[in-house]
Amino acid sequence: MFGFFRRKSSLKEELKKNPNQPEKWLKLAEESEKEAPQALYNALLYSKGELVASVAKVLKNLALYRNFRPFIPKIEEELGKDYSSFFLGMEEEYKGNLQAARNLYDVAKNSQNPLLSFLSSYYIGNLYIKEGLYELAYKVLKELEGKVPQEYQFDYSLRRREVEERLGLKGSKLLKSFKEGLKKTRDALGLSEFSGRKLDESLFEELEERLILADVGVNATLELIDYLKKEAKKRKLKTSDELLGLLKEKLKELLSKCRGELNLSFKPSVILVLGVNGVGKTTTIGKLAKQLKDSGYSVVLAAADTFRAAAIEQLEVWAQRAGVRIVKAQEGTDPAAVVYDAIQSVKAKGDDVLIVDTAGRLHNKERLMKEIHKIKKVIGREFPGQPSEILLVLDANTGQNAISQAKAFKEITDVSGIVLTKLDGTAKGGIVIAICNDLKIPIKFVGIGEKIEDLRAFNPEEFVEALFGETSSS
Ligand SMILES: Nc1nc2c(ncn2[C@@H]2O[C@H](COP(=O)(O)OP(=O)(O)OP(=O)(O)O)[C@@H](O)[C@H]2O)c(=O)[nH]1
Ligand SMILES: [Mg+2]
Repeated sequence: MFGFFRRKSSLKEELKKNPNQPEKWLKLAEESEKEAPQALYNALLYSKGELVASVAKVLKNLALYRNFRPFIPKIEEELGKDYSSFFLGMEEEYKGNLQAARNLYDVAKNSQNPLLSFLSSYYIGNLYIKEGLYELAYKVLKELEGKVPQEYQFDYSLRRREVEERLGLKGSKLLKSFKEGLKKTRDALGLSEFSGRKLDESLFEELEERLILADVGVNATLELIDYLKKEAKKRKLKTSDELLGLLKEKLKELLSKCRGELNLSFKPSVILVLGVNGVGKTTTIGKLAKQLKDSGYSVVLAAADTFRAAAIEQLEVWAQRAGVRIVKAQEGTDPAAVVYDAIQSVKAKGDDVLIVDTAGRLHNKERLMKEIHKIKKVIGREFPGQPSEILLVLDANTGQNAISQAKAFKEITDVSGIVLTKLDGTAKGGIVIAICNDLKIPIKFVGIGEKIEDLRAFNPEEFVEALFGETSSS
């Protein structure tokens, strides 16, 4: 804890002495929300615009935007209109002004910087997806084929597949819709029942009850209700439907902060997967391996859950299904040794991604902590700065318990992202909101079934729309 603060302040000191270190400015922005706007601006400037993609990634929430805005004219002055248009476009997008965003990205698209030009087109494609204009999205994505930087390839192919499926193009079968998966949670929340009512105290009380029932959690629920009451008064709202509209807007804003892409910027990238027993680690790894493979990555799995022979066999079955390589050892082998072997194998063959399955016996925290640290040490020694991702898998069915699990793991190690599984079978899907609000860790994927294709990148828009279902505000 204290180490963290020391590091942060010394980083700032160091940058004061020698500001020409764009990567470090980025780091400072990631560490401190307060420093972020100025630090992002500096990262952009000192890299002469090269770090635009990373800056965009950090700058993904509206709250940060508000403070970043004053820098936009300076960006225009220093780097040109392409850059300022791009960031203005992002701001409009977050505010929901999609048409305005598109126009701005259109300007940025003409940049001499290939990355900025790619990103702008890519964001336009994503806007079309948001708006349900799949034909247009398809056209944009198709044009980008062959120009996608390695870092975006996975995200690109996920989106491309989504669009192809929506359009019913050949070779694609329709995804189980997210909305279908969230049915139980939507019913538990029952937001549609609030439609067409007068806005009074009893409505707020009922809404509060429903949110708690759907596992939104006490903290997040109270904060939401508090906000809704104040804002409803300020905006002089009269009907429940106006209030539902406000709730929807607020949830999208809140959850947009918890969106995060898988970090594949290392070559190879090592993904360490953690979580307690039975949450869906192995299944998630299988699904993820398949998606990565389909996107053109060469993937290897490391069977570092050596606690049970069955765990190794299960991962083998998933490796076969996904069509990827597995590195394993006998039951009882030191998990760190398996990881070491897997790394050697990946180095020898030049693979892109290594995903490490682990055992999740939280009942013995000491041992688990030792095991995780040992694995991390092996990875860090072979690939400095890695693992690129430490994904914590949580089971949505466990409701509030998932939060306690995450807190316990956070004490053991840093966690770069959450995978929330089994959203399909549960009425506790509101836990997404609690996780985002209480833990502030990006949710990178959600599981909506047991099949290999039932893993989706977490999309806050889609999630909120699915929660609201057919209420008249949607
Ligand atoms: N409905 C549903 N079931 C899932 C999902 N993800 C995993 N499961 C099921 O959850 C069960 C446990 O999954 P595993 O992948 O074995 O979990 P694990 O975390 O590896 O478990 P251990 O290795 O025992 O620690 C399996 O029956 C999976 O099919 C999901 O998104 N939806
Ligand atoms: Mg397992």
